[in-house]
Amino acid sequence: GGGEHVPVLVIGTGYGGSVAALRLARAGVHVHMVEMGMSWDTPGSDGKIFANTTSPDARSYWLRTKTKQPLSNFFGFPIDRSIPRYTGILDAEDFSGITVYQGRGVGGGSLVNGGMAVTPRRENFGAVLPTVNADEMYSTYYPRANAGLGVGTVDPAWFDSADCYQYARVGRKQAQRSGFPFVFVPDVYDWDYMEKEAAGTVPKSALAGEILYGNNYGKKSLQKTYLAQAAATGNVTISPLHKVTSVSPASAGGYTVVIDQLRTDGSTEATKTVTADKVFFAAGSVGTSKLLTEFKATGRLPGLNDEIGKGWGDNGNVMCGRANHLWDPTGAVQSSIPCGGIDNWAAGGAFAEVAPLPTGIETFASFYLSITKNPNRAQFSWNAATGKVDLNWQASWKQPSIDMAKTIFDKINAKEGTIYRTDLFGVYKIWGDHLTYHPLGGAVLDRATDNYGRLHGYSGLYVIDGSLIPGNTSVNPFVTITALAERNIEKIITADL
Ligand code: FAE
Repeated sequence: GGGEHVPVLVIGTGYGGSVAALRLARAGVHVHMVEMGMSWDTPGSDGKIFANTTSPDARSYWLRTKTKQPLSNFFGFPIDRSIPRYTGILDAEDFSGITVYQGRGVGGGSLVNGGMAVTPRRENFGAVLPTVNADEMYSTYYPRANAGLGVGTVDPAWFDSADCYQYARVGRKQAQRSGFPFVFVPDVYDWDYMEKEAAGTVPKSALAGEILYGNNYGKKSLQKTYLAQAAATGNVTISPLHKVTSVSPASAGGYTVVIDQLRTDGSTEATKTVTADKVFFAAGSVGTSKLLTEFKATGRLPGLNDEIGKGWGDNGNVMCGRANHLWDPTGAVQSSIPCGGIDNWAAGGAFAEVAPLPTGIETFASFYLSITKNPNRAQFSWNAATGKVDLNWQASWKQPSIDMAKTIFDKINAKEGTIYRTDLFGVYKIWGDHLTYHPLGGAVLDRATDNYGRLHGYSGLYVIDGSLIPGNTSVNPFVTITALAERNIEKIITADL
């Protein structure tokens, strides 16, 4: 097609994009959202929208012919399997030194993530977003984000008795025996629904091991929260399976946006051009950084500044498992939704989620995802030879994260007389240090943009996603991404419309 004009175009339907769409739509603006992934509203041949973690299929991965599970091995054996190439839900995007996991579809990362909805401790906020007024964030925007996302915490009494949290109780006991604070971690999962799953009165999702490839019930993804409210305004249009490939100034003002409509095998069915007065980049840290880096280097947006592509971090993600004694079983049925963590941030630079291993069998394993204060930052750059954007993260840059995670787990192992599992990430490999679930940065607030996400060099272009945050949030990131988006869009609606 050609030449459609829209007042606001939002690239991506994750947290940042959904906040922008809802608030702009409520202000009376018509918003067109463009999403490269699928809409995830139609059941497959098994009657379910999303595939189960234990039986990945075409729906599970974004354009891969083999699964790339974060835990690649079990008892040392590789567990990845062949699948049909399809525009599935989880993208394991490979750069030279790191694999970055991301959600693909309407709802972005909210489709695939664990729903852990953590507000950073106030004393850590200055290091997370140094140019943002913390008083405003903690009085207004974090509460607004938590309410909009539907955040809640497990009932501690139920936690103490539920079979599906045996693994988390073992995690708590061992943390406390080594002198570490164990904290409950809030989540957007519907906790009442999970109690009904345990009681056997509703179809199971968290208790059926659903995670990574979508949750069929119980999890309040953005489709059920921000995007549902945005749709209710009647002012929001979403185009799934549409991928933005170009943004450049239009001769008559505004921006020309080129969009590829994708088939489910990833090929291009049609190329469309739209003109937009304002464009919000909400394609996620990697998506937005890739677009802006390419557009700056190839002359489509040459006036972007030299901060584009910089300040990218992995939120210090590193995983590990521990082998418990036979008197510390962690449970055959484990809720896929984590609900607790070990906070050693101040002393050791690590906050460790006590994570499930929902295999359906007793493994006597404890599994953890640590978020650490890793200081390393990478940069995106345009590679003219390949026509792709590279990221210069080095595999060895995970070592500080391992050292910080060891401040927790070496101590627990010593106290318990236990050892690390060496069979989960390869043969004799202790650390899952090859990936991140939490990409952050690449178009950092107050550097690539002004202090509210307005891109330097171009009026009417905004960044409103995780790429604004310079590499680390000290906890899981989506509440901070949402709260920052709430702050920025309020200013933009007041000042720029
Ligand atoms: P994001 O949610 O990634 O949305 C970006 C959207 O833009 C995606 O839907 C893309 O498909 C789309 N897009 C990209 N490029 C284009 C393009 N060119 N054209 C059109 N559309 C495009 O961005 N965080 C937590 O706080 N708690 C957790 O428990 C947690 N668990 C996680 C588990 C997994 C397996 C993963 C992958 C992530 C997890 N995260 C978690 C991270 C969290 O999901 C992530 O920080 C946010 O989703 C990022 O939000 P953004 O709005 O930046």
